[in-house]
Amino acid sequence: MAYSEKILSRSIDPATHEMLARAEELGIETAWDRYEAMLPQCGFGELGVCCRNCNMGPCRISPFEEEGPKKGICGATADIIVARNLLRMIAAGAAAHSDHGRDIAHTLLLTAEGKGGGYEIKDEAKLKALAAEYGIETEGRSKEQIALDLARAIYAEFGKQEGPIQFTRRAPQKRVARWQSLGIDPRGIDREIVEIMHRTHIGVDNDPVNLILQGLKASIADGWGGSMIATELSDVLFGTPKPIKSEANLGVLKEDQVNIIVHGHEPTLSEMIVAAAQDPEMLALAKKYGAKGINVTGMCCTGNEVLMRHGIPPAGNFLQQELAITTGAVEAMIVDVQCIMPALGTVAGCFHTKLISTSPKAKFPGATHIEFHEERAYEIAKEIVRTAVENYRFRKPGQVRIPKEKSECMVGFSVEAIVSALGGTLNPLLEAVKSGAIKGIAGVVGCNNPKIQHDYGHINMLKELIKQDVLVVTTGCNAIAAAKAGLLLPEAADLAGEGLKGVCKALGIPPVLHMGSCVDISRILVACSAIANALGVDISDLPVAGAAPEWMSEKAVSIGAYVVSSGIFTVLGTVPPVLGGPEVTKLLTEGAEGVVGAKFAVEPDPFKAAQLMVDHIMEKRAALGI
Ligand code: BF8
Ligand code: SF4
Repeated sequence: MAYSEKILSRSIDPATHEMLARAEELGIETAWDRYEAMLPQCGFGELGVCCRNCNMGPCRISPFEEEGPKKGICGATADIIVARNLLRMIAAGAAAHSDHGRDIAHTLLLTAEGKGGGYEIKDEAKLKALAAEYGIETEGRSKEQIALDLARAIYAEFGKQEGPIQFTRRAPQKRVARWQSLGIDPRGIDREIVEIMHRTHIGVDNDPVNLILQGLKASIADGWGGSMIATELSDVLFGTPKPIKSEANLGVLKEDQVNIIVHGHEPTLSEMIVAAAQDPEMLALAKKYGAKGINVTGMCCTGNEVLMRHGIPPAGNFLQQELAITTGAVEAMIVDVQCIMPALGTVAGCFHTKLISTSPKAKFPGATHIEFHEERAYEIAKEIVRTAVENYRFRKPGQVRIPKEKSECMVGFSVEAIVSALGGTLNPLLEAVKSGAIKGIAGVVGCNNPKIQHDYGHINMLKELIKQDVLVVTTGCNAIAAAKAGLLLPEAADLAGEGLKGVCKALGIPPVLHMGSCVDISRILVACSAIANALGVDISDLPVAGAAPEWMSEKAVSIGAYVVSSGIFTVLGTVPPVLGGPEVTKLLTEGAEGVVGAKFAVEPDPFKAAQLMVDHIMEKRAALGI
């Protein structure tokens, strides 16, 4: 089918084109329509120079040389305002990831106490390894006893007054020493976030450099704290991911089955939904209503969580959430927290779809709220699945339009799985990097954003990197884009340069490795640490680079900050709201190099961005003498 210029310009994904056309036909508004209606976006906001941190304001700094105010009413300069605003983004992002980590710690605690409504400890080896890191006795103790001590110790990381956060000690010694000398080795996770809110209150910290350092500190508490806790404890509870095959894109929805989409971030609920959907009672109920089965699919990061542990196929990434409902084939979209558009209730209202919110922290217009409590997890999951199944009879077959597109993928490359694919040690990877077969490693992650053609930034950057023999690790919505484009298959190695292709073929791995959800960027940090330690260098010495070609969320700002703080050069595909502060911009894109050994670059063109990453990798190789 031929689509309009407008539709083609919005995405590179054919399934998305089809549903955008369908949405247009039905008069359903999407994020792209709302984005276009928003143009031109506020110039002060884009530059980061508006402030409403007190009620003398709002204030905005004029970007024009001659005219307009150059200071807020309190006297804050553009740089002060930009730095404060950026810090508050980091605080929100770090809070989102870390609160997710806290919820998983809570689930582990309940499970250890025998109060978890259906959870069990699936990875005992990891539990013991983590216990050892925390100095918790494991000899002759039950896994529940160990888990109880571990959950309590990890719970305490959030409210600690003095550091260190234990997992930060996984970083190479040189890195930790650098953080310490800069005063950015984080204390308790909550404490660093609270301190951002304090410092950015009117009349507190008004030194842009001092502010940014606190932003980095809180971001480290996210990456090496809250996010890493989320990852590690999810592995303990739900199992450490291993390579598994699945399929991705809207074509995974099924015409003759009850379709449930789990959307959001935390695996606690989605794991239980997956289990409840296999319950014979639920399957019998589905049959009763004339459905052939119950098809659970994923969206965004909770989609990644159940994809890598159960092979549950993702229906799409961030910008496809409204389109999934537009298929008319979704009985229930079940949401918890983060990246869930408040617009979903309106779209669901055009169909029989039930939007079911579950977290006491996140309610949505037009949603049915069935509150999730870990103590009764399985029971509630069954109630939610039952609601979806009972909704099947209200589906209007004439309204159903499911795109055919779906691609196969191989996912689940945790660090443990990568090491095992390499035969038990990282050495083959190190040898391939040293020999130049693999030039380096890139972490490509992050969201979608209607400012960039959907998936265009992701896919072109990935293709360009692998073509130039850079092995890619991916998480989040980039990972789903990669899955849809077929890049998570060993056969995709045919698109790679000769060196990388050879390595992938020999090991039977894809050139783009799926490492999980966004909190699983912590896995990338662990991998970088292991490689740096094996070479006896700091992370900032490695031929590695990071990128978020289509980022939009505040979580992505925190991620960018901790990745750079960890010593990894990072390219952003959309412009962060900092350009109104020349001193802050210079610090992030130049000065940071001398402080943390890495900096940011902004490059919307994915080909040019990939080249910046390759150039950086080649410089690091030269410095290492390889
Ligand atoms: O945490 S990549 S749009 S889903 S924020 Fe959100 Fe961005 Fe997707 Fe996952 Ni991450
Ligand atoms: Fe204006 Fe300063 Fe108040 Fe911000 S803190 S709104 S710049 S007076």
